[in-house]
Amino acid sequence: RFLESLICHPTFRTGVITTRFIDETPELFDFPARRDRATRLLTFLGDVIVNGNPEVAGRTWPDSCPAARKPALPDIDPPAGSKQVLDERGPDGLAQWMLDQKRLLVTDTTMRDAHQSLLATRFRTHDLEAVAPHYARRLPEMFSMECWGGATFDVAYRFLKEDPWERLAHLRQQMPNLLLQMLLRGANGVGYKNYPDNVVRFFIQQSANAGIDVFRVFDSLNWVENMRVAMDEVRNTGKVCEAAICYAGDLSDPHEEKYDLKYYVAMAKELEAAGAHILGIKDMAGLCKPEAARKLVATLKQEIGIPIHFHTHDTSGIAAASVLAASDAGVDAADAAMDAMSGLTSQPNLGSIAEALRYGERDTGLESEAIRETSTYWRGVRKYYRPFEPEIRSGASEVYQHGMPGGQYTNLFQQARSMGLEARWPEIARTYAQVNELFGNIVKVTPSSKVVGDMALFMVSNDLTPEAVVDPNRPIDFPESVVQFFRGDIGQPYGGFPKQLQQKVLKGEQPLTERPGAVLAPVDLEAERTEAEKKTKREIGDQWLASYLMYPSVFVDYLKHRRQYGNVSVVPTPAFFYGPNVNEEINVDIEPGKRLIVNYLAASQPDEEGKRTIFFELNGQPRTVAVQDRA
Ligand code: BTN
Ligand code: 3PY
Ligand code: ZN
Repeated sequence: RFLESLICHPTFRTGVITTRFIDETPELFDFPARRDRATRLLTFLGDVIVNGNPEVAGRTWPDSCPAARKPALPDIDPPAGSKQVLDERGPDGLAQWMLDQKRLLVTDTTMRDAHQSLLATRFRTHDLEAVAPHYARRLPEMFSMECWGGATFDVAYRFLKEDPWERLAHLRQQMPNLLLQMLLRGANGVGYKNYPDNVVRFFIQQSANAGIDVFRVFDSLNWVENMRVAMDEVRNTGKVCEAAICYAGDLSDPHEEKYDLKYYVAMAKELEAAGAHILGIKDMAGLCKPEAARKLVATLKQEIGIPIHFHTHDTSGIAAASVLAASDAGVDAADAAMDAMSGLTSQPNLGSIAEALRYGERDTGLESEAIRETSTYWRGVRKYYRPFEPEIRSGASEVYQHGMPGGQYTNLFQQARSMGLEARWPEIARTYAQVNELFGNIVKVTPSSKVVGDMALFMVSNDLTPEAVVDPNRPIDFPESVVQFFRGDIGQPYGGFPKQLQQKVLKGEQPLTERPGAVLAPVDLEAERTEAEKKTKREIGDQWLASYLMYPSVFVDYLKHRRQYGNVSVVPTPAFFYGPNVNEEINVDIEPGKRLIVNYLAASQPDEEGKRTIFFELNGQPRTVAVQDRA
């Protein structure tokens, strides 16, 4: 074991060590008992059996978890799809191909935004990759699969203890004919703050190499200056740059003075000039009413030459009408979620939109039966995630009042509940709208939406009125995210900051007026790599370096978990959250062709040290693991 520890040590691997290396490297001796993969996974299962998975503690569990039924899988190779168009014609060729299509092109968001918005982003790789071969073979007309980025990156490491890069590699392999799409928060990468330019570029390079084809790039304040670095780098990789305008305000209101048609046209032209291959309309809160969608798309189709891709949320309950209106007005592509994962704060219903357009000019070409069977699979999978189901049961027109993004709505509700403020939810929603006004009526989407949410919770829990917040004689310790926002750390809002409130929040500190990336020093990538290797005692490749740069401590914690329990992403979801049932065989495929058949037999009482012995059968052989009972 010592030898193994030695030869795996990153410094040793560089080949430049002195004879003092062993004496000066004490961590060579604190190697954990290195156990084989099966033992580590059994220890993980044992821990879930004894102590429970903390992610589902105290929440509502499913009554049972019958295996989700997969669609029929025809014995064919995946037919050529949108991915081949990109590979053969390049991003400009793909854009032209989009313009040439009569049909409405459809993006399926089930693997990213739908579960982000409905189930706190908790879908695991195991459930996503199981259905990917079916998409490739039975739904080859799909324009793209949104399956990465946004909150999925952080949540995969932090809560699911799995590696988003491995998720992407599997999906890439299983769907070789479909464009894979990610959501990138511009200079915020897949995080919540602006990163140095070279970090943003490095992250994009790794994502492109790992298989992302379409990058939907946005800025949380619609500040084009803050999108250019990301857009340029996407173009450098040869992939598709979809630059998105975040929709705010109400275009159908004749009194809308800020986010009016002029505003959208000007921003669209700026993005086109900045090199966008596709223009995204990102209606993250589902505020774009049907007639607004019609007017916006019709106008933009006149004003710009690149294809337009419409994204909305069904929080109000009428988003499908907006998609159909956009389709009527000639939008090139639209997002939807598979039926069982659609509606409410998620995207509108993919199957119903396809049926509504069937036989018409804009027939999507997607096959009904394939959609239904795929949705049946998702319905089955969704049951595993019962603890993460939202409280809301119906569409809510109140979204037009507060304008909360779909992904934030359920999240903020949970946050409010954990602070004991559940009963005051209507007040929180109202306060959210007031904060927006106080802040100068800003675009609200991650991370600017988080700033507004933090402030709303702060005001409600401290019984602060908007008048008190602006009162110069009333000292307030503003939440950290609010201070950062007013300091310009996530960029400049359209129309500027409200000056008086900014002065009060900053207490004399000078705000940035430039792009944060212009003043953040570039990161020394190799120094960071060395640091990460020291902290994790692992070799850190470029993908993991990109993860470490986004989320140093979350990533280090993940590798700690992985060292102890192995790669738990291969554990089926019911066993992962709730532990295996006694005498129920579960299959764990640790790599292609290598299957562990695990049967949980019994658990002992704790011994004097509080350890329990868990009895398993592993591929027919008895195995035990000892687990500390932390109760
Ligand atoms: C293991 O940890 O069990 C084996 C090493 C795996 C390396 C992975 S592959 C995806 C990711 N990207 C990296 O740069 N390293 C990891
Ligand atoms: C994200 O940034 O995660 C979003 O989904 C924004 O809408
Ligand atoms: Zn969205």
